[in-house]
Amino acid sequence: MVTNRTFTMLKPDSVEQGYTGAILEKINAAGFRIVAMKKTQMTVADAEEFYAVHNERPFFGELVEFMTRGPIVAAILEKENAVEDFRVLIGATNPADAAEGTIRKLYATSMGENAIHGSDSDENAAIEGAFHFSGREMF
Ligand code: FUP
Repeated sequence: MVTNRTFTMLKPDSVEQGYTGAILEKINAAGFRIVAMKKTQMTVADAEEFYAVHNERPFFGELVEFMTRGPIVAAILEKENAVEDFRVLIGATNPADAAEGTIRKLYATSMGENAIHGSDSDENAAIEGAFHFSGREMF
């Protein structure tokens, strides 16, 4: 079986509302193995770097403010077809458009506060995982 990896963050809205356990259970039930995981809090500099691709967008300031306002849970996940399958599990960026049963449909409140991140490519999964974890933490 070919397995690959994706990267996720349970965002501050999820952690502060106590959804961490329920969301991790859904991730587990969908067949992902947790390769690395930690609860942490991003600094403004961290969030600006992580979301640099969006730095010209009008929502960038709010995004950085939101992502730094409290703890997140960051994790590297492994599964066959990890990136694509995880994007299906979390649902559309805007929870109003997210399919029934997806994590964002269940736990997100708005486009800005959308509960969870999932990498959009294998390349970004590797970059984002390395942003939060060192080599010896990923096993
Ligand atoms: P996604 O890949 O689904 O996480 O979405 P994007 O990479 O397009 O956006 C990253 C984050 O920016 C989203 F999770 C929320 C925020 N965002 C907004 O607040 N407004 C927008 O119009 C688009 C994205």
